[in-house]
Amino acid sequence: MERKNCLKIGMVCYPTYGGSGVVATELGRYLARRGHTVHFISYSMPFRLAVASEENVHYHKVNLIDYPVFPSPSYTLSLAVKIMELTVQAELDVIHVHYAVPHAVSAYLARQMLAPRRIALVTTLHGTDITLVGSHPALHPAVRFAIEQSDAVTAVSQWLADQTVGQFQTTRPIAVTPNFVDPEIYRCRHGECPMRRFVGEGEKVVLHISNFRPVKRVGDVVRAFAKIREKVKARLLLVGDGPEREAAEDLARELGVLGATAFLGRHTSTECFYSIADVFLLTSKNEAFGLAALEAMSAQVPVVAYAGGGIVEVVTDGATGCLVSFGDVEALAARAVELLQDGERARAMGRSGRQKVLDQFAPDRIAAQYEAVYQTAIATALR
Ligand code: GMT
Repeated sequence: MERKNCLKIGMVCYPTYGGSGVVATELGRYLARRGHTVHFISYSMPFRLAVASEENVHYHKVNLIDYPVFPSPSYTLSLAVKIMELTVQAELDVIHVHYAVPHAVSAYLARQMLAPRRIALVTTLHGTDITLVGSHPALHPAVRFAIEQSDAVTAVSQWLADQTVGQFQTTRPIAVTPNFVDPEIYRCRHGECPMRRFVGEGEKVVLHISNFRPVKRVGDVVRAFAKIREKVKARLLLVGDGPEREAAEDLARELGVLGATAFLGRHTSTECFYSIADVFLLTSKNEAFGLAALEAMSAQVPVVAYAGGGIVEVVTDGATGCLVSFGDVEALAARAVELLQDGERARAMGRSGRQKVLDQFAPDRIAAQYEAVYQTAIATALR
């Protein structure tokens, strides 16, 4: 990339396990490789980042202050101050916030404090910032305001863009910039994975990876697996952790499949698990995109999921996986059993899934879309 097109980007994200942080981190790393300078801003180091060894990548910690009269430290304010200071110090061209709450509000406040200097603000909506937490009456007006004040807004699926307009009556155009995945990392490794030790001889592997929040409905994964086990010798691998983990374990015990289920906890890299999976189950309600489904497709694993939210933009029913009506555990299990019993069909779906990733969700393609969004935002901010 020509030097004059290289930007200094402030990337605001959550550092913890979760899709929005992963997308922000990976995007920042790709943009840095394309010649941009990327400054990550968060309250701790994003878990996928290794600043020390990556060129053009910096990390800035937001300092939180605790004060006895505050109910909790004010992250929104501290973040606004950090964005403001860094914009001046690093001469940023654009601030890109991932997840509207409260990042878009902090960025707006920073911009106001910087006036008359203008800085371009880009807000990427990821999911529950719109469908759950952002639409709570206690936050809704602030989130709507911050979206409207952004110089450019993106959403990870058309479904999420439509939800945003429906729930917030926003007028700012929303560009759809899907999640992406590195096909070199998420690829079929033909079972080379130390996690193999959790799988018995001749057992098929059913995989689920999530943050175990209620929206993921991990209970439905366990229920479907109990039905799958009636027909196929299989093992359920559950990767991740979160509020519903214990309930999932109790349910597995109750349904008599605890012995066939492995709770593997959180892992920084998940590519290994896909390489030993025969089918990936996703049971979320209102999933804005479903990054894990994309990773599975990239690794040639067919996805069986509820048809809803942005999932239908990711998984092509009958081609890269199977979609069933929301809540229909019976159908979920039936489709998974068909794939587990028909290896040829499952492998064909896996190949189609990977092709879809290569055609539509490759990193360079999506990074280029974000670069175009930055240029729009800069032009708008300077107007
Ligand atoms: O909304 C969340 O659960 C948080 C967020 C995250 O940080 O994990 O996930 C959302 O963003 C991901 C990355 O864009 C999407 O792939 C997920 O579909 C989306 N989650 C939901 O919509 C539930």
